[in-house]
Amino acid sequence: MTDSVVTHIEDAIAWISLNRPDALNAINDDIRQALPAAIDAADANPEVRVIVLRGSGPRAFCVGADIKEFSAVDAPVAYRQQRAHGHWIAAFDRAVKPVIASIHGYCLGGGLEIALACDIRIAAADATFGFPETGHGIIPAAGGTQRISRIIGMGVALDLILTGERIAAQRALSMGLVSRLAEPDALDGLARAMAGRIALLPPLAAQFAKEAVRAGAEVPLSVGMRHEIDLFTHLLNTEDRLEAAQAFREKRSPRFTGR
Ligand code: CO8
Repeated sequence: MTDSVVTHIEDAIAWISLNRPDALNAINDDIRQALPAAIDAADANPEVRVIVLRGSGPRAFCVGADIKEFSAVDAPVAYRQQRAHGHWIAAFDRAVKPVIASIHGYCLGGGLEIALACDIRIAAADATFGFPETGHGIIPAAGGTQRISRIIGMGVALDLILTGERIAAQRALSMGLVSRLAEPDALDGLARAMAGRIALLPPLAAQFAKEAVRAGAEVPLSVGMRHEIDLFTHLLNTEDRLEAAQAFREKRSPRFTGR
């Protein structure tokens, strides 16, 4: 059996691929287990500085939950399980390293929720986004209703969630759902260039920058600013900060160690 999630590490970048191309990378039980495990493993691997998540095959990043697995559910049991063990999508909130979603083709439902859980979203010009959940009698519930309004604002978020309409990449760019577009055959190159650039940064600065922004979205401004100054203060005494200044003075490239 082929793995439903595949990780390939190269030049400090962990490329994690959802790998069910025949089902347009629909999220089945395998993926629900293997994806958080792959994110946790890449986050813990000292060789890795940045994670890129993408979909295998030419047609989709991910079309959401595997509809062929939909069946009656014992709701109280499912609810209790989730309260006890946490949601699989929480792996993205645990990760300290930057995660880029590199999106081509369909990015629907739970697939869009995965993308929203990443730190940066970039897309191919052929990508299509949408939340079809309400049409299935449910709502996005892997953080989707919460994250999307924080990222693009409540009005546009409700438009997408309530209409269930699919939107094209250009519109996703204009509403801030993704931050960059590339031609489909240039998407991997863009992901590599962005991840490569982040991988060259002092790792703690990249990780603390991510933490400051993400944690700040959950608290009042004054609390976020206190957290920001705490993180900043920790960075003042890192070897990498001193190395950056030294390299600037000596007009050479810095050598960062992560300390
Ligand atoms: N699940 C399983 N298989 C899928 C899915 C899916 N979500 N989407 C597509 N596939 C499969 C198709 O069945 C087909 O397989 P096969 O060839 O074996 O029949 C193959 O992928 C190709 O798909 P199509 O032939 O349909 O390709 P089209 O180009 O005609 O259409 C679409 C592509 C538009 C993406 C279409 O397939 C579609 O609308 N898919 C469904 C999208 C969707 O509604 N996703 C679910 C969203 S809901 C969600 O993610 C949150 C659910 C929370 C679950 C909680 C449960 C308790």
